[in-house]
Amino acid sequence: MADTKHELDAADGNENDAAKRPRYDPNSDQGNGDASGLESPLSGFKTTTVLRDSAREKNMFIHGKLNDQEAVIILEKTPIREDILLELFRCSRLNLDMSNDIYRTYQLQPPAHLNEIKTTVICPATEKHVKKYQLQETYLVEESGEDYRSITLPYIQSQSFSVQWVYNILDKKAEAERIVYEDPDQELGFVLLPDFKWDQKQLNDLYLIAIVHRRDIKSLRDLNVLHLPLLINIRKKGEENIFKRYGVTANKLKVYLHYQPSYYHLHVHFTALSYEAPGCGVERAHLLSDVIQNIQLDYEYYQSRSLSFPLRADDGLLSKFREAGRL
Ligand code: M7G
Repeated sequence: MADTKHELDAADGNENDAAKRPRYDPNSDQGNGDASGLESPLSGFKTTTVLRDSAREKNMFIHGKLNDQEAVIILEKTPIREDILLELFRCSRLNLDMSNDIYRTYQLQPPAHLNEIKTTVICPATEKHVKKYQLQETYLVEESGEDYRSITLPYIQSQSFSVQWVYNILDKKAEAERIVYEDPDQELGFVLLPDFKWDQKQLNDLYLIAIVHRRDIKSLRDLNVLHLPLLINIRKKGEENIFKRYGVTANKLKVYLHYQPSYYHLHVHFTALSYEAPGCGVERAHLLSDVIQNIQLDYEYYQSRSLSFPLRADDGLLSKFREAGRL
């Protein structure tokens, strides 16, 4: 399996040495590598608010300021892997919490490298990023083809997230070393790589995305009969190459598109079948195989039929639907 280095490595060490150490530049190549010896890039982070946290999912979404810029940090404890058990039991310290008959509970203190927290940093973060991660009430909207053209399309053209990170991947300016497979054909081709939600350390939460080379397809809504060869190609070669790299067969994968997506450049999600990935519910995920068959039955299926999706209470698109009397 691919050996990924953490994007931002916090450095160990004495605070008094901080001034002597070179400062970390998040835009330098070291952002993808080992930053040990450098001051932690997050040492200046000041929390404004915890946007969301979950004891069950063991994650926390934090809004704050990093070097005077708005930032969102996502901290997430990763699953325990079978391949580290030997070292975990041999090399950890055990502190007894309680003992009763045959029952004992401990606090186990593993060596630092077995105790990592996956950390995602978005900086500078826009207001839209902050909202995306805030816990909010959601409402289901039913969007007709006409609603899409008169309400949604003008809204997303004025408001959506930048897709610069997508172009960086397609142009090999970022994450080039993480690419699992590429079909370079500009009409039918795509880049397959690990989603940044997956740390690639275990297969139970396998998560890859296929990003198409074409830059003119915003979402599911744009797909029609002309795109069938592209969709069929993504499904076939995506599944084949996930099997080649990870040994996971097609019948152990969920392959789907989000509607609405966050990023309006066509991409397909490939996740482990048993993994309840965020956004894989029926209100947002559309299986690629259903999409292909729907278009085969009706060439303009996604232009003509209503699609439902959830919108957060503070989403501007929800206000647009309200203003248009569609809620
Ligand atoms: P989406 O359906 O547009 O939005 O999927 P969602 O984030 O609401 O699901 C975009 C997918 O791209 C998500 O699964 C993200 O985790 C993933 N993603 C987002 N960014 C900014 C990056 C990135 O920079 N690199 C990679 N590899 N994946 C990303």
